[in-house]
Amino acid sequence: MAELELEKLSMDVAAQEMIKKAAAEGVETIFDRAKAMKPCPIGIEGACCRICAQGPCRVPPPKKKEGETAADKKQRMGLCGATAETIVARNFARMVASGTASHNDHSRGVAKLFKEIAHGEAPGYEIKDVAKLRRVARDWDVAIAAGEGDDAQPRPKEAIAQDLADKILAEFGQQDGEINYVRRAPKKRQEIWRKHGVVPRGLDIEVVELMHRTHMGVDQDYHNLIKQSTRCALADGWGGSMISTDLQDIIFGCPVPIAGEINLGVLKEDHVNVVMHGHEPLLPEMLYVAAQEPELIQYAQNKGAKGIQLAGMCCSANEVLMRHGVPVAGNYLHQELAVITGAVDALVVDVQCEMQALANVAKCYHTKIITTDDRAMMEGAPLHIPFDAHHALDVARRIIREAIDNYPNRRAPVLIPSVSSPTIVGFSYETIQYLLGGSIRGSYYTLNDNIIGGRIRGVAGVVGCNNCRTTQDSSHMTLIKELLKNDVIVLSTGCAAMAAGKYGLLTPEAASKYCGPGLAEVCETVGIPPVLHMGACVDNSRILMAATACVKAGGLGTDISDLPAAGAAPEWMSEKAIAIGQYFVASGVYTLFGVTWPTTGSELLTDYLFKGIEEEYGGKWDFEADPEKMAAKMIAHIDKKRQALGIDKARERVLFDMAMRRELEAAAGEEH
Ligand code: NFS
Ligand code: SF4
Repeated sequence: MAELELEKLSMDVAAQEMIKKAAAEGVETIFDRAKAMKPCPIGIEGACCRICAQGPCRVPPPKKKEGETAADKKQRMGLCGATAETIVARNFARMVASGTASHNDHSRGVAKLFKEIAHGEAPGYEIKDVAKLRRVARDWDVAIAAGEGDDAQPRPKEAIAQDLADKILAEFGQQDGEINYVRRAPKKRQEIWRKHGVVPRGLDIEVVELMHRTHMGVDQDYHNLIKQSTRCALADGWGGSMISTDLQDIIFGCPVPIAGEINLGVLKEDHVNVVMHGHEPLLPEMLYVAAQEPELIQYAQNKGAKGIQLAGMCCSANEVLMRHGVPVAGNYLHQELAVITGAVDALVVDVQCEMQALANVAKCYHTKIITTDDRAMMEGAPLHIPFDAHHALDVARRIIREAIDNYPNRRAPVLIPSVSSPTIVGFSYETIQYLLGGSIRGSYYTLNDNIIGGRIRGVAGVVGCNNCRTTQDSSHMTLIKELLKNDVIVLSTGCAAMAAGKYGLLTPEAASKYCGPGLAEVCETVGIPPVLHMGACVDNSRILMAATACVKAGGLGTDISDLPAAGAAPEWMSEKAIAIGQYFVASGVYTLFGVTWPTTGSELLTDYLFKGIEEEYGGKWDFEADPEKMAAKMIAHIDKKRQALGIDKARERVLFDMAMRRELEAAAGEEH
């Protein structure tokens, strides 16, 4: 394969090397399939309805823009009369429903485990972060002390956890009222949600209702469909995802800065390599424990390996990276490529973002795919070892043993690209508060101060996936570098954060290399990378909390929509990304997606999502495939917000001061 063509597929040299290896060995990957199969031109616009057996009905865009006749309009209608608006809105809504369901089902699993831990029924797990347990308990009105006044005694952590688990689990089936974490949002935001009737009642009900309303012949008003999509998405961001983050922190520890390493080079030829791929950290946490047990290491050595190397893939990777520094093999488009190294002895998968093609690729090598979740089986995967909270460590040990047993089966040639980058990760909402807020004020005050003063121009969230329809990581990198150059600090999660890590942006040293003078100064003073890795995709809830903290710290308006901030997912592909985008928009954030946009089949609906919705929620969607233009749009939005806050002049002053200082320094340099 020509170099030029390889560079179009991925900007990552490790990926390029593996794509070449796959081609030489006759192994097909997603990169080949993307070439052979183009997306359906009607489906890509969201304009294909297949929700009943009279269809599928396709409503391609009008042939002529002006002067559409009644006959033309009729053509743009499904058999039942569903308009392009309804069809496209239904498809969009179903993406939100599926994305929310994924996050909320993840959080259900964590909540159930949490309850078992609280009752002492999940040996091996414990409540690691008691301080966070108490903070979260307070937010759920769970007593953290027993008795009154001077007689008050702190309640044991198990008792607090038992009550907290019950309250949280009840929220999944709650039928009316409001979900609890809505109260965490700025007051003004809560009022907006209440005014528009989109405060979620419970976690499951909003998904179910949205699925009902998108059934044939139910909701036929695109605005009303998007309204329920909003309510559903809010049950993700301020519901399930936020619960996942909180409970995972309580059980496994709230992340603090920790060093890690990322890219395929973290695999070791002479070790048993176990890759943990998926999203839920429950089992990976136990694999991390098991892989350190002397008996298992000895067992690996008996089979001729030097040791056991654990590595993560996708969001499972982010979870164990930020809590234990477990190295990361790669982001979404790396999953097949890891197998192609020939060095992965077991690929352990749970749920979400796992390509079915893995089973085929694995057959070409010796890699054993082990499924671990009854909800996510894989045809052709040789082994299913289900996670079991009551015997989690035993399950983990069994999996590691399977990997070790498979080590002698490796077939030549093994080739691990010697490519990896160091990272500093673990910037939870609390850690940022500690680092940037200062311990005295205990808030985001210093961050705000730097924004108001103009050293930091604004805040950007860059999140989301890889997508084989665009060069892997390339949009992430172009966008992030543009933002940094313009003094915009970047908060990142998911595959975007891993992309940033691969090219050295998750190191403090990146500040002087990529940032404008103002942002560089702040990062260097505090000693942080200019891109803050905040975790997995469920941890986008940490970004909501950080934004809320900025509002509460003062000086930047009274609502999230006042902040000089914007969000983007330049390489999105999953339905979860749409759910996330919708809750960011509904939280007041200008949110841009790249690659393709799924509602272009209806101009009216797209117009509403890109413009009209802003009048209701203060945030809006936008689409921009070119990452440089995307950065320009985000910066323009940030500047608009700075102007509205009356802090645009401060930035001009700072830049002026900096230019003067540089000139003085240069002059002083000449003198000496
Ligand atoms: Ni988020 Fe994580 Fe990656 Fe996209 Fe998939 S792994 S949950 S969905 S592809 S960022
Ligand atoms: Fe066609 Fe209407 Fe059935 Fe959709 S619901 S497939 S538009 S007939």
